[in-house]
Amino acid sequence: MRVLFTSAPEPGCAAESAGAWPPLALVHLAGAARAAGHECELVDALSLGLGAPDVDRIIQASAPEVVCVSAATAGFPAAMEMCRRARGLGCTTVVGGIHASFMYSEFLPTGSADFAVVGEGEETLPELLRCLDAGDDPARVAGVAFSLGGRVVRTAPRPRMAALDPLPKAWDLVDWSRYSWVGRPASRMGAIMTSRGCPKQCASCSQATQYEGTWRARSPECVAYELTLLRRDHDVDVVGFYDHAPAGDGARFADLLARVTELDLGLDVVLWSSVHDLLRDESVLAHWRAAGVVHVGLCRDPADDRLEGRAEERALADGRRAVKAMRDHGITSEATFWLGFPDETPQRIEDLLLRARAWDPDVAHFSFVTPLPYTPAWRLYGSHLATRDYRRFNHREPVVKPREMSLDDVASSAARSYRRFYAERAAQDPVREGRRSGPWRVHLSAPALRDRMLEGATEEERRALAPLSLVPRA
Ligand code: B12
Ligand code: SF4
Repeated sequence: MRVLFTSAPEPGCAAESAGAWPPLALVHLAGAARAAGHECELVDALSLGLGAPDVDRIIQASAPEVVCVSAATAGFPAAMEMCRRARGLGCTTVVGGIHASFMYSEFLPTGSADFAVVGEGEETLPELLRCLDAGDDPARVAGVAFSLGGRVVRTAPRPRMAALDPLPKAWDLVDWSRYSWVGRPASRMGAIMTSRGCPKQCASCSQATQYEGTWRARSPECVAYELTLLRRDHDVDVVGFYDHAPAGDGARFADLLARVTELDLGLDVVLWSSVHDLLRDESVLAHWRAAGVVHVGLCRDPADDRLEGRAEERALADGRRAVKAMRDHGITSEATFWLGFPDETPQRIEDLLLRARAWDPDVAHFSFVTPLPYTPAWRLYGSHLATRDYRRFNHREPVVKPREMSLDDVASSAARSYRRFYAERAAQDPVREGRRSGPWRVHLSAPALRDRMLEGATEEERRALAPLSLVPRA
Protein backbone atom coordinates (compact mmCIF):
# COMPACT_ATOMS: atom_id res chain seq x y z
CA MET A 1 0.00 0.00 0.00
CA ARG A 2 1.08 3.61 -0.41
CA VAL A 3 1.39 5.08 3.07
CA LEU A 4 2.08 8.65 4.10
CA PHE A 5 3.41 9.27 7.61
CA THR A 6 3.15 12.67 9.23
CA SER A 7 3.51 14.37 12.58
CA ALA A 8 0.72 16.68 13.69
CA PRO A 9 1.45 20.37 13.29
CA GLU A 10 0.92 22.33 16.45
CA PRO A 11 1.44 26.07 16.26
CA GLY A 12 3.41 27.39 19.19
CA CYS A 13 4.87 24.02 20.14
CA ALA A 14 8.37 23.30 21.31
CA ALA A 15 9.66 23.13 17.74
CA GLU A 16 9.43 26.90 17.70
CA SER A 17 11.82 27.24 20.61
CA ALA A 18 13.70 23.95 20.90
CA GLY A 19 14.54 23.69 17.23
CA ALA A 20 13.52 20.96 14.86
CA TRP A 21 14.06 17.50 16.32
CA PRO A 22 13.92 14.43 14.07
CA PRO A 23 10.61 12.52 14.08
CA LEU A 24 11.90 9.21 15.40
CA ALA A 25 8.44 7.66 15.82
CA LEU A 26 7.75 8.18 12.10
CA VAL A 27 11.20 6.85 11.19
CA HIS A 28 10.49 3.66 13.18
CA LEU A 29 6.98 3.25 11.80
CA ALA A 30 7.91 3.90 8.18
CA GLY A 31 10.87 1.53 8.63
CA ALA A 32 8.55 -1.21 9.84
CA ALA A 33 5.92 -0.60 7.13
CA ARG A 34 8.52 -0.53 4.38
CA ALA A 35 10.12 -3.74 5.61
CA ALA A 36 6.65 -5.27 5.22
CA GLY A 37 6.59 -4.21 1.57
CA HIS A 38 4.66 -0.95 1.65
CA GLU A 39 5.64 2.20 -0.20
CA CYS A 40 6.25 4.96 2.34
CA GLU A 41 6.54 8.73 2.37
CA LEU A 42 7.35 10.84 5.43
CA VAL A 43 6.28 14.44 6.10
CA ASP A 44 7.27 15.97 9.43
CA ALA A 45 4.58 18.67 9.48
CA LEU A 46 5.52 19.62 13.03
CA SER A 47 9.12 20.51 12.22
CA LEU A 48 8.37 21.89 8.78
CA GLY A 49 5.74 24.19 10.30
CA LEU A 50 3.14 22.87 7.85
CA GLY A 51 -0.55 23.29 8.50
CA ALA A 52 -3.36 20.88 7.61
CA PRO A 53 -3.98 22.60 4.22
CA ASP A 54 -0.29 22.10 3.28
CA VAL A 55 -0.50 18.43 4.15
CA ASP A 56 -3.71 18.27 2.06
CA ARG A 57 -1.74 19.41 -0.96
CA ILE A 58 0.95 16.80 -0.31
CA ILE A 59 -1.72 14.11 -0.01
CA GLN A 60 -3.30 15.23 -3.26
CA ALA A 61 0.07 15.11 -5.00
CA SER A 62 1.19 11.72 -3.75
CA ALA A 63 -2.23 10.06 -3.40
CA PRO A 64 -1.49 7.65 -0.52
CA GLU A 65 -4.05 5.03 0.37
CA VAL A 66 -3.31 5.30 4.07
CA VAL A 67 -2.32 8.36 6.10
CA CYS A 68 -0.67 7.72 9.50
CA VAL A 69 -0.53 10.57 11.99
CA SER A 70 1.51 10.76 15.20
CA ALA A 71 0.76 13.28 17.96
CA ALA A 72 1.03 13.84 21.68
CA THR A 73 -1.94 15.39 23.48
CA ALA A 74 -1.18 19.01 22.55
CA GLY A 75 -1.01 18.11 18.88
CA PHE A 76 -4.08 15.92 18.92
CA PRO A 77 -6.70 18.43 17.71
CA ALA A 78 -4.40 19.14 14.76
CA ALA A 79 -4.02 15.39 14.20
CA MET A 80 -7.80 15.03 14.05
CA GLU A 81 -8.05 17.90 11.58
CA MET A 82 -5.46 16.22 9.36
CA CYS A 83 -7.30 12.90 9.55
CA ARG A 84 -10.63 14.57 8.67
CA ARG A 85 -9.09 16.16 5.60
CA ALA A 86 -7.27 12.98 4.57
CA ARG A 87 -10.49 10.99 4.88
CA GLY A 88 -12.19 13.63 2.74
CA LEU A 89 -9.57 12.88 0.10
CA GLY A 90 -10.41 9.19 0.23
CA CYS A 91 -7.56 7.96 2.45
CA THR A 92 -7.82 5.55 5.35
CA THR A 93 -6.46 7.23 8.46
CA VAL A 94 -4.50 5.71 11.33
CA VAL A 95 -3.52 7.68 14.38
CA GLY A 96 -1.11 6.56 17.12
CA GLY A 97 0.96 7.65 20.09
CA ILE A 98 0.21 8.00 23.76
CA HIS A 99 -2.95 10.12 23.46
CA ALA A 100 -4.44 7.87 20.78
CA SER A 101 -3.57 4.81 22.88
CA PHE A 102 -5.65 5.92 25.83
CA MET A 103 -8.26 8.32 24.44
CA TYR A 104 -9.58 6.37 21.44
CA SER A 105 -13.05 6.01 22.95
CA GLU A 106 -13.24 9.82 23.07
CA PHE A 107 -12.22 10.60 19.47
CA LEU A 108 -13.16 7.54 17.40
CA PRO A 109 -16.93 8.21 17.66
CA THR A 110 -16.37 11.67 16.12
CA GLY A 111 -15.46 9.89 12.88
CA SER A 112 -12.23 11.82 12.32
CA ALA A 113 -9.89 8.82 12.24
CA ASP A 114 -10.51 5.29 11.06
CA PHE A 115 -8.09 3.47 13.36
CA ALA A 116 -6.19 4.12 16.56
CA VAL A 117 -3.10 2.03 17.22
CA VAL A 118 -2.83 1.31 20.92
CA GLY A 119 0.75 1.12 22.22
CA GLU A 120 3.88 0.41 20.21
CA GLY A 121 3.33 0.62 16.49
CA GLU A 122 6.20 -1.29 14.89
CA GLU A 123 4.40 -4.64 14.90
CA THR A 124 0.78 -3.50 14.92
CA LEU A 125 0.94 -1.11 11.97
CA PRO A 126 2.38 -3.55 9.39
CA GLU A 127 -0.25 -6.08 10.46
CA LEU A 128 -3.01 -3.53 10.14
CA LEU A 129 -1.75 -2.46 6.71
CA ARG A 130 -1.62 -6.07 5.56
CA CYS A 131 -5.17 -6.56 6.82
CA LEU A 132 -6.44 -3.43 5.04
CA ASP A 133 -4.68 -4.44 1.84
CA ALA A 134 -6.24 -7.89 1.95
CA GLY A 135 -9.67 -6.56 2.96
CA ASP A 136 -9.59 -8.72 6.11
CA ASP A 137 -11.31 -8.06 9.41
CA PRO A 138 -9.31 -5.53 11.51
CA ALA A 139 -10.85 -7.03 14.64
CA ARG A 140 -8.23 -9.78 14.22
CA VAL A 141 -5.30 -7.36 14.52
CA ALA A 142 -4.16 -7.06 18.13
CA GLY A 143 -3.54 -3.54 19.47
CA VAL A 144 -6.01 -1.44 17.50
CA ALA A 145 -9.32 0.34 18.09
CA PHE A 146 -11.91 1.45 15.55
CA SER A 147 -15.55 2.46 15.28
CA LEU A 148 -18.06 -0.05 14.01
CA GLY A 149 -21.78 0.56 13.78
CA GLY A 150 -21.72 3.36 16.34
CA ARG A 151 -19.63 1.54 18.93
CA VAL A 152 -15.89 1.44 19.55
CA VAL A 153 -14.17 -1.90 19.06
CA ARG A 154 -10.94 -2.48 20.96
CA THR A 155 -9.08 -5.57 19.75
CA ALA A 156 -6.94 -7.88 21.88
CA PRO A 157 -4.06 -6.15 23.66
CA ARG A 158 -0.68 -6.50 21.99
CA PRO A 159 2.19 -7.46 24.30
CA ARG A 160 5.11 -5.01 24.46
CA MET A 161 7.83 -5.95 22.02
CA ALA A 162 10.37 -8.35 23.42
CA ALA A 163 13.23 -7.30 21.10
CA LEU A 164 14.00 -3.67 20.38
CA ASP A 165 17.31 -4.24 18.61
CA PRO A 166 16.26 -5.37 15.15
CA LEU A 167 13.82 -2.54 14.35
CA PRO A 168 14.42 -1.11 10.85
CA LYS A 169 14.59 2.70 10.49
CA ALA A 170 13.60 4.74 7.45
CA TRP A 171 16.17 7.53 7.84
CA ASP A 172 16.50 7.87 4.09
CA LEU A 173 12.95 9.32 3.97
CA VAL A 174 13.92 12.27 6.18
CA ASP A 175 14.82 15.72 4.91
CA TRP A 176 18.01 16.04 6.95
CA SER A 177 18.50 19.71 6.19
CA ARG A 178 15.74 20.47 8.71
CA TYR A 179 17.25 18.99 11.83
CA SER A 180 19.73 20.87 13.91
CA TRP A 181 20.24 21.07 17.67
CA VAL A 182 19.87 24.60 19.00
CA GLY A 183 22.95 24.18 21.17
CA ARG A 184 25.17 23.65 18.09
CA PRO A 185 24.35 26.00 15.25
CA ALA A 186 24.73 24.33 11.84
CA SER A 187 24.77 20.87 13.39
CA ARG A 188 22.90 17.93 11.90
CA MET A 189 20.77 16.24 14.50
CA GLY A 190 19.83 12.58 14.53
CA ALA A 191 17.93 10.57 17.10
CA ILE A 192 17.99 7.15 18.66
CA MET A 193 15.98 5.25 21.22
CA THR A 194 18.28 3.08 23.31
CA SER A 195 15.65 1.90 25.81
CA ARG A 196 11.90 2.18 26.40
CA GLY A 197 10.04 3.08 29.55
CA CYS A 198 11.24 4.25 32.95
CA PRO A 199 11.40 2.41 36.26
CA LYS A 200 9.80 5.38 38.02
CA GLN A 201 6.11 6.18 37.77
CA CYS A 202 5.64 9.88 38.40
CA ALA A 203 1.97 10.84 38.57
CA SER A 204 2.10 13.52 35.88
CA CYS A 205 4.24 11.63 33.40
CA SER A 206 2.53 10.01 30.45
CA GLN A 207 5.29 7.45 30.03
CA ALA A 208 4.35 6.03 33.43
CA THR A 209 0.89 5.22 32.02
CA GLN A 210 2.35 4.11 28.70
CA TYR A 211 4.94 1.69 30.07
CA GLU A 212 3.59 1.07 33.61
CA GLY A 213 7.01 1.21 35.26
CA THR A 214 8.58 -1.27 32.82
CA TRP A 215 11.97 -0.57 31.30
CA ARG A 216 13.47 -2.46 28.36
CA ALA A 217 16.86 -1.74 26.89
CA ARG A 218 18.59 -2.38 23.63
CA SER A 219 22.00 -4.04 23.58
CA PRO A 220 24.96 -1.63 23.77
CA GLU A 221 26.43 -3.28 20.63
CA CYS A 222 23.35 -2.56 18.59
CA VAL A 223 23.07 1.03 19.85
CA ALA A 224 26.74 1.64 19.05
CA TYR A 225 26.25 0.21 15.57
CA GLU A 226 23.21 2.41 14.92
CA LEU A 227 25.12 5.49 16.09
CA THR A 228 27.89 4.56 13.67
CA LEU A 229 25.37 4.40 10.81
CA LEU A 230 23.89 7.78 11.74
CA ARG A 231 27.36 9.30 11.69
CA ARG A 232 28.68 7.49 8.63
CA ASP A 233 25.65 7.34 6.36
CA HIS A 234 23.80 10.51 7.36
CA ASP A 235 26.56 12.79 8.56
CA VAL A 236 24.86 13.33 11.90
CA ASP A 237 27.02 15.15 14.46
CA VAL A 238 24.54 15.59 17.32
CA VAL A 239 22.28 12.78 18.43
CA GLY A 240 19.30 12.97 20.79
CA PHE A 241 18.72 9.89 22.93
CA TYR A 242 14.90 9.90 22.95
CA ASP A 243 14.70 7.51 25.91
CA HIS A 244 13.08 8.43 29.19
CA ALA A 245 15.81 6.73 31.21
CA PRO A 246 18.80 5.83 29.01
CA ALA A 247 21.02 5.43 32.09
CA GLY A 248 18.42 3.35 33.97
CA ASP A 249 20.83 0.42 34.35
CA GLY A 250 24.27 1.63 35.48
CA ALA A 251 26.29 -1.36 34.25
CA ARG A 252 24.65 -1.38 30.83
CA PHE A 253 25.04 2.38 30.42
CA ALA A 254 28.74 2.15 31.38
CA ASP A 255 29.17 -0.54 28.71
CA LEU A 256 27.39 1.64 26.15
CA LEU A 257 29.50 4.69 27.01
CA ALA A 258 32.71 2.64 26.76
CA ARG A 259 31.78 1.36 23.29
CA VAL A 260 30.82 4.81 22.03
CA THR A 261 34.02 6.33 23.42
CA GLU A 262 36.11 3.65 21.74
CA LEU A 263 34.39 4.26 18.41
CA ASP A 264 35.31 7.95 18.66
CA LEU A 265 32.55 8.96 16.27
CA GLY A 266 32.74 12.68 16.95
CA LEU A 267 29.07 12.72 17.99
CA ASP A 268 27.66 15.06 20.60
CA VAL A 269 24.94 13.42 22.67
CA VAL A 270 21.90 15.09 24.22
CA LEU A 271 19.87 12.99 26.63
CA TRP A 272 17.47 12.92 29.58
CA SER A 273 18.30 11.49 32.96
CA SER A 274 17.02 11.38 36.50
CA VAL A 275 19.04 13.00 39.28
CA HIS A 276 19.24 9.54 40.82
CA ASP A 277 21.05 8.06 37.79
CA LEU A 278 23.36 11.06 37.56
CA LEU A 279 24.40 10.91 41.19
CA ARG A 280 24.90 7.17 40.94
CA ASP A 281 27.41 7.95 38.17
CA GLU A 282 28.84 11.08 39.81
CA SER A 283 32.33 9.59 40.07
CA VAL A 284 32.30 8.47 36.41
CA LEU A 285 30.72 11.50 34.77
CA ALA A 286 33.98 11.93 32.88
CA HIS A 287 32.95 8.76 31.01
CA TRP A 288 29.63 10.36 30.03
CA ARG A 289 31.49 13.37 28.70
CA ALA A 290 34.15 11.27 26.94
CA ALA A 291 31.37 9.42 25.11
CA GLY A 292 30.09 12.76 23.80
CA VAL A 293 27.36 13.69 26.30
CA VAL A 294 27.16 17.48 26.17
CA HIS A 295 23.71 18.24 27.53
CA VAL A 296 21.34 16.53 29.96
CA GLY A 297 17.68 17.29 30.56
CA LEU A 298 16.84 16.43 34.16
CA CYS A 299 13.51 14.75 34.79
CA ARG A 300 11.67 16.56 37.54
CA ASP A 301 8.30 15.23 38.60
CA PRO A 302 5.95 18.20 39.25
CA ALA A 303 5.24 16.63 42.65
CA ASP A 304 8.89 17.48 43.53
CA ASP A 305 7.73 21.09 43.72
CA ARG A 306 5.31 20.20 46.50
CA LEU A 307 7.77 18.34 48.71
CA GLU A 308 8.19 19.63 52.23
CA GLY A 309 10.67 19.52 55.09
CA ARG A 310 13.50 16.97 54.92
CA ALA A 311 12.31 15.52 51.61
CA GLU A 312 12.44 18.95 50.00
CA GLU A 313 15.88 19.70 51.46
CA ARG A 314 17.23 16.38 50.22
CA ALA A 315 15.77 16.83 46.72
CA LEU A 316 17.25 20.31 46.49
CA ALA A 317 20.68 19.21 47.70
CA ASP A 318 20.68 16.31 45.23
CA GLY A 319 19.58 18.47 42.31
CA ARG A 320 22.18 21.09 43.07
CA ARG A 321 24.88 18.45 43.36
CA ALA A 322 23.88 16.82 40.06
CA VAL A 323 24.00 20.17 38.22
CA LYS A 324 27.37 21.05 39.72
CA ALA A 325 28.82 17.64 38.90
CA MET A 326 27.76 18.05 35.28
CA ARG A 327 29.12 21.57 35.11
CA ASP A 328 32.44 20.34 36.50
CA HIS A 329 32.57 17.90 33.59
CA GLY A 330 31.57 20.37 30.90
CA ILE A 331 28.01 19.06 30.51
CA THR A 332 25.18 21.59 30.36
CA SER A 333 21.96 20.91 32.20
CA GLU A 334 18.31 21.75 31.81
CA ALA A 335 15.55 21.41 34.42
CA THR A 336 11.87 22.26 34.61
CA PHE A 337 10.34 23.91 37.67
CA TRP A 338 6.58 23.45 37.92
CA LEU A 339 3.87 25.91 38.83
CA GLY A 340 0.14 26.37 38.40
CA PHE A 341 -1.01 23.86 41.03
CA PRO A 342 -4.49 24.33 42.56
CA ASP A 343 -2.83 25.63 45.74
CA GLU A 344 -0.56 28.06 43.84
CA THR A 345 0.20 31.41 45.46
CA PRO A 346 2.57 34.26 44.60
CA GLN A 347 4.71 33.22 47.58
CA ARG A 348 5.00 29.64 46.36
CA ILE A 349 6.09 30.95 42.94
CA GLU A 350 8.71 33.10 44.62
CA ASP A 351 9.92 29.99 46.46
CA LEU A 352 10.03 28.15 43.12
CA LEU A 353 12.33 30.78 41.68
CA LEU A 354 14.59 30.44 44.72
CA ARG A 355 14.63 26.68 44.15
CA ALA A 356 15.57 27.15 40.50
CA ARG A 357 18.37 29.49 41.52
CA ALA A 358 19.60 26.99 44.07
CA TRP A 359 19.65 24.17 41.51
CA ASP A 360 21.36 26.57 39.11
CA PRO A 361 20.90 24.61 35.87
CA ASP A 362 22.11 26.17 32.62
CA VAL A 363 18.57 26.07 31.29
CA ALA A 364 15.57 26.52 33.59
CA HIS A 365 11.98 26.20 32.44
CA PHE A 366 9.01 27.42 34.43
CA SER A 367 6.24 25.20 33.14
CA PHE A 368 2.63 24.62 34.05
CA VAL A 369 1.34 21.49 35.70
CA THR A 370 -0.81 19.79 33.08
CA PRO A 371 -2.91 16.82 34.11
CA LEU A 372 -3.15 14.56 31.08
CA PRO A 373 -6.41 12.63 31.05
CA TYR A 374 -4.70 9.24 31.13
CA THR A 375 -2.32 9.91 34.04
CA PRO A 376 -2.87 9.77 37.83
CA ALA A 377 -2.42 13.56 37.83
CA TRP A 378 -5.84 13.76 36.19
CA ARG A 379 -7.41 12.48 39.37
CA LEU A 380 -5.32 14.87 41.47
CA TYR A 381 -5.87 18.08 39.53
CA GLY A 382 -8.52 17.31 36.91
CA SER A 383 -11.35 18.91 38.87
CA HIS A 384 -9.43 22.22 38.75
CA LEU A 385 -9.13 22.31 34.97
CA ALA A 386 -10.14 25.56 33.32
CA THR A 387 -10.27 24.03 29.85
CA ARG A 388 -10.30 20.74 27.99
CA ASP A 389 -8.90 22.30 24.86
CA TYR A 390 -6.03 19.87 24.30
CA ARG A 391 -4.12 22.41 22.23
CA ARG A 392 -3.39 24.13 25.50
CA PHE A 393 -2.08 20.96 27.19
CA ASN A 394 1.44 21.93 26.22
CA HIS A 395 2.91 22.90 29.62
CA ARG A 396 3.35 26.43 28.36
CA GLU A 397 -0.19 27.64 28.95
CA PRO A 398 -1.81 27.21 32.36
CA VAL A 399 -4.82 24.89 32.27
CA VAL A 400 -5.34 24.35 36.01
CA LYS A 401 -7.08 27.24 37.78
CA PRO A 402 -5.45 27.90 41.16
CA ARG A 403 -7.91 28.66 43.94
CA GLU A 404 -6.20 31.94 44.82
CA MET A 405 -4.82 33.14 41.49
CA SER A 406 -6.20 33.85 38.06
CA LEU A 407 -4.82 31.99 35.04
CA ASP A 408 -3.45 35.25 33.74
CA ASP A 409 -1.60 35.92 37.01
CA VAL A 410 -0.03 32.47 36.91
CA ALA A 411 1.05 32.98 33.29
CA SER A 412 2.58 36.35 34.14
CA SER A 413 4.32 34.89 37.17
CA ALA A 414 5.91 32.18 35.05
CA ALA A 415 7.13 34.78 32.56
CA ARG A 416 8.45 36.93 35.41
CA SER A 417 10.30 33.93 36.87
CA TYR A 418 11.93 33.33 33.50
CA ARG A 419 12.88 36.97 33.24
CA ARG A 420 14.37 37.18 36.70
CA PHE A 421 16.24 33.89 36.38
CA TYR A 422 17.82 34.82 33.07
CA ALA A 423 18.39 38.51 33.76
CA GLU A 424 20.26 37.57 36.89
CA ARG A 425 22.17 34.88 35.00
CA ALA A 426 23.06 37.33 32.26
CA ALA A 427 24.43 39.79 34.77
CA GLN A 428 26.85 37.15 36.08
CA ASP A 429 30.10 36.32 34.44
CA PRO A 430 29.35 33.02 32.74
CA VAL A 431 32.97 32.14 32.14
CA ARG A 432 34.07 32.76 35.69
CA GLU A 433 31.07 30.90 37.02
CA GLY A 434 31.75 28.00 34.67
CA ARG A 435 28.28 28.30 33.18
CA ARG A 436 27.72 27.80 29.52
CA SER A 437 25.63 30.14 27.48
CA GLY A 438 24.35 26.77 26.16
CA PRO A 439 21.17 26.34 24.22
CA TRP A 440 18.96 28.16 26.69
CA ARG A 441 18.91 31.57 25.07
CA VAL A 442 17.53 29.98 21.94
CA HIS A 443 14.87 28.19 23.96
CA LEU A 444 13.68 31.51 25.20
CA SER A 445 13.37 33.10 21.82
CA ALA A 446 9.82 31.72 21.40
CA PRO A 447 7.94 34.94 20.61
CA ALA A 448 4.86 34.51 22.84
CA LEU A 449 6.89 33.78 25.92
CA ARG A 450 9.47 36.42 25.15
CA ASP A 451 6.85 39.14 24.81
CA ARG A 452 5.21 38.29 28.11
CA MET A 453 8.58 37.99 29.75
CA LEU A 454 9.54 41.48 28.77
CA GLU A 455 6.31 43.00 30.04
CA GLY A 456 7.24 45.11 33.03
CA ALA A 457 10.98 44.44 32.68
CA THR A 458 13.15 47.16 34.16
CA GLU A 459 15.65 48.94 31.93
CA GLU A 460 18.41 47.15 33.80
CA GLU A 461 16.81 43.76 33.12
CA ARG A 462 16.33 44.61 29.45
CA ARG A 463 19.97 45.61 29.22
CA ALA A 464 21.03 42.38 30.91
CA LEU A 465 18.89 40.28 28.58
CA ALA A 466 19.68 42.09 25.34
CA PRO A 467 23.01 40.36 24.62
CA LEU A 468 21.27 37.03 25.05
CA SER A 469 19.04 37.76 22.06
CA LEU A 470 15.90 37.63 24.17
CA VAL A 471 15.08 41.18 23.29
CA PRO A 472 14.25 41.59 19.62
CA ARG A 473 16.94 43.74 18.08
CA ALA A 474 15.83 46.98 16.47
C1 B12 B 1 11.40 14.29 20.36
C2 B12 B 1 10.24 14.82 21.15
C3 B12 B 1 9.67 16.02 20.73
C4 B12 B 1 10.06 16.73 19.45
C5 B12 B 1 9.22 16.10 18.31
C6 B12 B 1 10.02 15.97 17.03
C7 B12 B 1 9.19 15.40 15.92
N1 B12 B 1 9.41 15.97 14.77
O1 B12 B 1 8.40 14.46 16.10
C8 B12 B 1 9.65 18.19 19.77
C9 B12 B 1 10.82 18.87 20.49
C10 B12 B 1 9.24 19.05 18.59
C11 B12 B 1 8.52 17.92 20.76
C12 B12 B 1 7.46 18.76 20.93
C13 B12 B 1 6.50 18.56 21.91
N2 B12 B 1 6.53 17.63 22.88
CO1 B12 B 1 7.72 16.11 22.87
N3 B12 B 1 8.83 14.61 23.05
C14 B12 B 1 9.76 14.13 22.29
C15 B12 B 1 10.30 12.82 22.90
C16 B12 B 1 11.60 13.13 23.64
C17 B12 B 1 10.57 11.69 21.93
C18 B12 B 1 9.38 11.27 21.05
C19 B12 B 1 9.79 10.10 20.20
O2 B12 B 1 10.01 10.24 19.01
N4 B12 B 1 9.95 8.90 20.82
C20 B12 B 1 10.44 7.69 20.16
C21 B12 B 1 9.29 6.92 19.48
C22 B12 B 1 9.83 5.69 18.78
O3 B12 B 1 8.40 6.50 20.50
P1 B12 B 1 6.89 7.07 20.58
O4 B12 B 1 6.84 8.47 20.19
O5 B12 B 1 6.30 6.64 21.87
O6 B12 B 1 6.17 6.26 19.39
C23 B12 B 1 5.79 4.90 19.50
C24 B12 B 1 4.32 4.70 19.92
O7 B12 B 1 3.82 5.73 20.73
C25 B12 B 1 3.58 4.54 18.63
N5 B12 B 1 3.18 5.69 17.84
C26 B12 B 1 3.48 6.99 17.97
N6 B12 B 1 2.92 7.70 16.99
C27 B12 B 1 2.27 6.86 16.19
C28 B12 B 1 1.53 7.07 15.02
C29 B12 B 1 0.97 5.98 14.38
C30 B12 B 1 0.20 6.18 13.13
C31 B12 B 1 1.14 4.67 14.91
C32 B12 B 1 0.58 3.51 14.22
C33 B12 B 1 1.85 4.46 16.10
C34 B12 B 1 2.42 5.55 16.72
O8 B12 B 1 4.51 3.80 17.86
C35 B12 B 1 5.84 4.33 18.10
C36 B12 B 1 6.82 3.21 17.96
O9 B12 B 1 6.52 2.18 18.88
C37 B12 B 1 9.14 12.45 23.88
C38 B12 B 1 9.57 11.69 25.12
C39 B12 B 1 9.85 10.24 24.77
N7 B12 B 1 10.95 9.76 25.24
O10 B12 B 1 9.07 9.58 24.08
C40 B12 B 1 8.55 13.81 24.22
C41 B12 B 1 7.05 13.91 24.48
C42 B12 B 1 6.33 13.06 23.47
N8 B12 B 1 6.77 15.32 24.24
C43 B12 B 1 5.93 15.84 25.06
C44 B12 B 1 5.45 17.18 25.00
C45 B12 B 1 4.68 17.67 26.20
C46 B12 B 1 5.70 17.98 23.90
C47 B12 B 1 5.16 19.38 23.62
C48 B12 B 1 3.74 19.65 24.05
C49 B12 B 1 6.15 20.34 24.27
C50 B12 B 1 5.77 21.81 24.20
N9 B12 B 1 5.70 22.42 25.34
O11 B12 B 1 5.55 22.37 23.17
C51 B12 B 1 5.33 19.46 22.09
C52 B12 B 1 4.10 18.88 21.37
C53 B12 B 1 4.32 18.54 19.95
C54 B12 B 1 3.12 17.90 19.30
N10 B12 B 1 2.47 18.57 18.39
O12 B12 B 1 2.73 16.80 19.60
C55 B12 B 1 5.47 14.83 26.07
C56 B12 B 1 4.08 14.35 25.67
C57 B12 B 1 3.12 14.36 26.81
C58 B12 B 1 1.82 13.88 26.28
N11 B12 B 1 1.53 12.64 26.58
O13 B12 B 1 1.12 14.60 25.63
C59 B12 B 1 6.57 13.72 25.96
C60 B12 B 1 6.09 12.28 26.25
C61 B12 B 1 7.67 14.10 26.97
C62 B12 B 1 7.22 13.93 28.41
N12 B12 B 1 7.63 12.88 29.09
O14 B12 B 1 6.51 14.75 28.93
N13 B12 B 1 8.69 16.71 21.37
S1 SF4 C 1 9.02 12.15 34.98
FE1 SF4 C 1 10.97 11.20 34.36
S2 SF4 C 1 11.54 9.90 36.12
FE2 SF4 C 1 9.34 10.34 36.33
S3 SF4 C 1 8.30 8.60 35.31
FE3 SF4 C 1 8.53 10.26 33.80
S4 SF4 C 1 10.42 9.76 32.70
FE4 SF4 C 1 10.46 8.59 34.62
